[in-house]
Amino acid sequence: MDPVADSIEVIDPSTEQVITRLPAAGVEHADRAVARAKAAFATWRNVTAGDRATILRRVGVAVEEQAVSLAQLESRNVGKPISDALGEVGMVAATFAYYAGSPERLTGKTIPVPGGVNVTFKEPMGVVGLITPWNFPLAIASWGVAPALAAGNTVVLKPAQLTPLTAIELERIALEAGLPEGVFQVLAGPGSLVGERLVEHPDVAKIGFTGSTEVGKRISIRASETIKRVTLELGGKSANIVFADADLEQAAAAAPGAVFGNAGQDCCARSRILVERSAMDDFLGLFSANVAAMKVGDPMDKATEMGPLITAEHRSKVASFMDDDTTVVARGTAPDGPGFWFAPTVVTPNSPGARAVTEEIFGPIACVLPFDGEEEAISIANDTVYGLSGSIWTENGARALRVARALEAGTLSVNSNWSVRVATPYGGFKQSGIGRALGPDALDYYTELKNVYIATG
Ligand code: TAP
Repeated sequence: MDPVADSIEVIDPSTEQVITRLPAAGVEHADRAVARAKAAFATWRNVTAGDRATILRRVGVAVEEQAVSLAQLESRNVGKPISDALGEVGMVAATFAYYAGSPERLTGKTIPVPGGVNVTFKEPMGVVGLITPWNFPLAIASWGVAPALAAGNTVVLKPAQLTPLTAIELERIALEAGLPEGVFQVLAGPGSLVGERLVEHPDVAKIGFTGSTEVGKRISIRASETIKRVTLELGGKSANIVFADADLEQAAAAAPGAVFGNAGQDCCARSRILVERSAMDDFLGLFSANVAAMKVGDPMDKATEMGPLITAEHRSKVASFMDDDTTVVARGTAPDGPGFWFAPTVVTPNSPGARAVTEEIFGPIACVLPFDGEEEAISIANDTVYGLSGSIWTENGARALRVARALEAGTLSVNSNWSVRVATPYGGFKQSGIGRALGPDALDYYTELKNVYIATG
């Protein structure tokens, strides 16, 4: 057996040092995990709602108690600033606490009909396969694991090979919190083996996938062979729309976080900044100064605002967007190697078809574009295959709502760069996905609706 092919080398992207090596799971491991999950479903679905709630609550408390070590691990493995990692781990604890409140509230409806009454139930689906990306490993895992378990399903989670460490910790925490064996398993292995097997496996009832639109399309096709339920949280090319009547200082202060957060490796990154032409010079001056002042460096330093990119290959891909079709108008700083560093960069396009305008960059490059009036802003913002996120900056409340309604995106914010919260639905229009994570609606994507007619004579 080739030891390299059968192991995963986990790297710290800020130092390029190996953190650890793990055995890589393959197709047989996936089959065994699904069989265990199927057996566990027979009992887990009958655990009382109250007991399921208690265990989920305990998982949330344990995550909170171990927040510092989990955040340090996440920060080291992804290269994200420790302050961001702590915030994300806090959200993970809150996600388990939120869905701990749902097993006892998963009620159906009573619908009187001629001759009787209909009763609806939200039934668990069975074995859920979750496939997650490397950018927010623990947070995104929790968005699937917590509602899926709350609804009575069992889960096999395949984290990204690049960043599997915190998901493995979550499995340990869940077992220690009293989750029965087999109810939640983590399998670190390649997407081409473990991921594909979960998608095609006849005993997996549902796939919750978060990742690229390209892989999402493939999963959609493969899952259709067994009519599997699929939720897809995919890529984005979101717009940050700044009207001339906005508080420009506030908009320019928030813009770096909106596009350079997680080094731009964020599906929600507002990577197209649309600025009303009359405010362009003022906004660009303020924004450029803020970009230049960004602290890029050691992820473990509490003052750090941006860390490295995830791999050298990814850095090359990001750098390829700085081509002849773009002009650099502002640039921050970044350390020299080792580490996969890339300075936060602001560009303007030299042509409307520039790749920096049309494609998801997934790195710290912001593309600034002018617009004239509301209609053009909406038209540019919607001119993309994606529809995940976006922001609107204006002091005119009616305009804010008008534009928000016209944008083809699932998760928007007004006068803020943040719209992802545990209690509210999150997901995309168009090629940004199918279904919603978080909030009360996520449970609908982990349950089957059953209707029972009772004749009353
Ligand atoms: P992908 O390359 O799509 O990988 C995501 C996951 O899918 C990984 O675990 C990967 O496994 C697995 N995978 C790869 N090929 C597969 C296949 N054929 N069948 C089944 N699973 C397979 O994405 P990424 O590079 O990790 O993440 C970046 C992308 O995710 C961006 O486009 C970003 O916008 C998107 N994203 C979206 C969201 C939401 S919520 N909309 C959130 C975060 C990220 P391995 O890589 O381990 O082999």
